Amino acid sequence: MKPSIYSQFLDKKRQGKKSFAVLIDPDKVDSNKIHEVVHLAINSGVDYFFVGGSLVISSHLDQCIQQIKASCDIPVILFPGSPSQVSKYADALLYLSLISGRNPELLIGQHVISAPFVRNSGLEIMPTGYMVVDGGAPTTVSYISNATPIPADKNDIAMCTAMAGEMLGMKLIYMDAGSGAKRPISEPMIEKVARNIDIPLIIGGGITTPEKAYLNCKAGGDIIVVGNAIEKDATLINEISAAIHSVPVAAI
Ligand code: 1GP
Repeated sequence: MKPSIYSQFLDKKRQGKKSFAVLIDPDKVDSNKIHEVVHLAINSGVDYFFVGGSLVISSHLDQCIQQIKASCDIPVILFPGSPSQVSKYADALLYLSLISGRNPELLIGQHVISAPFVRNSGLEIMPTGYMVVDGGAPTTVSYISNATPIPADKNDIAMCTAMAGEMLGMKLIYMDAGSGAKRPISEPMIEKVARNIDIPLIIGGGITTPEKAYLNCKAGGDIIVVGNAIEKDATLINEISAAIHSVPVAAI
């Protein structure tokens, strides 16, 4: 039996290996773009695809995932903006609770409504403490979630939020400056959070260069997510993947 994706996350973390997740927003890609991205991802050693978006207006979520699955073995993990973004064709689901906000709907309300549906999907469910950090501009996620992001310089708030998430039983922490953020999350904030939790740490939002991806890993990020920059220039996949996988393995 294949090990669960979460156990892969844990193994890699134990070994100090960093991972690269390419984010695909079904609203923003057509079949040709998916083909191009998948081809580059296979050749660059991309570890995961995250699929989802804050809105997902289009109805081709299933189709998008089926196309990826038909062309490669890279695991597809749903990163849903709403409970309707569940597809049985994916491998796993980031079961997000917006722990940086105070909107009960996104902490627990929508989960209650969609629980039977999510359970019946057969997907591997990964409870994820989702933390939105101010990225310098209102992003779709902050508007839709109607929740104030953590201020970019409040490293202690980020640390305490992540610690609380872990103690509440979250299996992952995802720190996100929001898609297309002007300012990605700072390394000191990532470092502060990483030093105080034991579960894998996902970082995303506004990462556009291999250098930034590398520094985020050095600061303690375990999985780096890039979406927008790749939508604009898919060839970045190769350089960013090389940077992330060149981080010296520091087993813990
Ligand atoms: C957004 O973390 C993701 O939720 C990725 O952000 O699209 O800016 O890379 P970008």
